[in-house]
Amino acid sequence: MTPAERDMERATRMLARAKHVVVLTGAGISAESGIRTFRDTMRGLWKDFDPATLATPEAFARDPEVVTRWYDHRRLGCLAAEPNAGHTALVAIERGLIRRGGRFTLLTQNVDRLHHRAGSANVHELHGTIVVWRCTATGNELEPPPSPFREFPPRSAWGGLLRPAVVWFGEMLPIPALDAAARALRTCDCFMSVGTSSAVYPAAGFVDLAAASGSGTIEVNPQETPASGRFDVSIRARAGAALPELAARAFGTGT
Ligand code: BV8
Repeated sequence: MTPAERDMERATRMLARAKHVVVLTGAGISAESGIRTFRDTMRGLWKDFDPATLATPEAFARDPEVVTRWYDHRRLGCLAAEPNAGHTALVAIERGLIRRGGRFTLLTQNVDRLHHRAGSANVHELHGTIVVWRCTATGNELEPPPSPFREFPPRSAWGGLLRPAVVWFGEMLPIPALDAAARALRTCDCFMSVGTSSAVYPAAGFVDLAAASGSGTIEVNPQETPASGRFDVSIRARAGAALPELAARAFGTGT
């Protein structure tokens, strides 16, 4: 048996025996839907910009036009994308667990809403969503149509600037999502991190919280990450390949 085969076997056993599975996803699970990952080198129009500096309240205050153009460009890309086999495999795992009386919690760092569109039911958006925008004057939120804003920065009917309803660096995560994550990480017996560089907190620390609760931990990523050594099993594969195989092996379900 190759080391990769052994890892798949171990991960399958952990999933097959689990009563409560928590999955954390990052931009990597949407890469096969054609959405560039967050730290991927920026191309074209945005090649001279650093995502980590654009995704901040300071950048929005300094240059709301550039920031809202970047987010609207990404928003339209997310709306045009479709969920891939990795997203649908997580739906199969969720439904397989519930069928046998288990529990499933999906914590995503992604802002593209592809998990919802794939059919995942118990999803918590740790970093908000790009498909909803918020009026900075009133806090009112709206879901703009799938066409580019006509002006940048866009303004709401209430007169304020519109910003994406995402969590920027330096901003607090939504309390309901944080609470759901804390509760799930205390009671899960299998934690799987998929498609994240494990570079952003507090999500990057979730593997440690899960392990502290006695949970088994699995990482799925084609690259090694700074957190790989903190997982019981690290599967070096694309989400679109590994997750359907894990769903089939552990729950006998197609994607
Ligand atoms: C907060 C906005 C209180 C929306 C994002 C503790 C220690 C150190 C620092 C901190 C800390 N606590 C807080 C901080 C500060 C900061 C932070 O973590 N900084 C980092 C840089 C050190 N955290 C915060 O500010 C958070 N707020 O904690 O509030 C506070 C505040 C200040 C100070 C203290 C406390 C807010 C974090 C949210 C920031 N907003 N996005 C947007 O524009 O998208 S985060 C951004 O990075 C993305 O949203 C993304 O969700 C997130 C993580 O990135 P990844 O998803 O991992 O994507 P990445 O490109 O990095 O990696 C993709 C991976 O996929 C790669 O590994 C690749 O190999 C893999 N991959 C590729 N293809 C595939 C694949 N995997 C599988 N299959 C494939 N096919």
